[in-house]
Amino acid sequence: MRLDVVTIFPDYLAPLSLSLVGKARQSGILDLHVHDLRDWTDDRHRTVDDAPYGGGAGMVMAPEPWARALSAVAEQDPQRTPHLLVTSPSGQPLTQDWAQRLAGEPWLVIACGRYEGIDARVMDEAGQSMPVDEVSVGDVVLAGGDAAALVITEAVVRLLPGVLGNPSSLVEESHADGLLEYPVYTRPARWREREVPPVLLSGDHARIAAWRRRESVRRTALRRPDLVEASPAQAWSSDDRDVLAALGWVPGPDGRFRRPTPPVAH
Ligand code: JFT
Repeated sequence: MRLDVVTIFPDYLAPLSLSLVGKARQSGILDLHVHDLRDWTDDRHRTVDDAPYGGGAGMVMAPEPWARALSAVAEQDPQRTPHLLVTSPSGQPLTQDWAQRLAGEPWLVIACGRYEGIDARVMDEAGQSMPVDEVSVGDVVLAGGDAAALVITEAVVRLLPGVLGNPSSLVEESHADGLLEYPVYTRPARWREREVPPVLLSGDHARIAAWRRRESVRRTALRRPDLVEASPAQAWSSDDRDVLAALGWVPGPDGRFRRPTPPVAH
């Protein structure tokens, strides 16, 4: 996969040389290019921002440097068209499904804005020559799009074939089946008076798998009831149903689990 990132803080993307993403680059699985938006300015101060039309606080990223940058990057390989991802607090939330689809694309460009955002005409115009999506990394307020680009990159790159040694960890993990992870432990078996759950030392792989599944279901019900409510009826085994029932969950008419609403006190 080719990935281009355009930002006014190229140094912010330095971690993309480390760890899993850095290794994917070194092995040739990922061809990553980070660009400084200011290379496409033409004034002495390399200005990228201006006051918002209509007034209000803060500054807006001017369209011309962005249009030049995106054209220049797209022209680096005239045989192909990149998919442009514009990080935005108003974008579609990144999900594991979306990351999976992005991992199947040959060329992504991530535009990282700052300030109050990028002049909206940039996305309109880019959409005439390439697929464009605005993406948010969730309902939390960031200072700009650079941290979001790091998140998107790591989520996508770890899914590229050959990046993870053991692809079974791809299906086993959080959100792949709509459940949270079970808790994990390593040595020592007793640490500061705290014991590892004895079943994990038993060597009985069937009992261990059943215990882990119960812990996943329990954790999900306690921490992410929205995930339990979203799971279809067929997702739950008879053991899962026992765990949910013990926590007060009941199957609705469609087989999905709901927590009964407590009766109003008089
Ligand atoms: C944030 C972003 C957020 C968030 C791009 C650009 C400026 C800062 C900002 C925050 C709130 C309102 C501007 C960005 C993101 C998220 C992406 C920008 N900001 N106005 N991505 N994912 N959850 N917040 Cl450009």
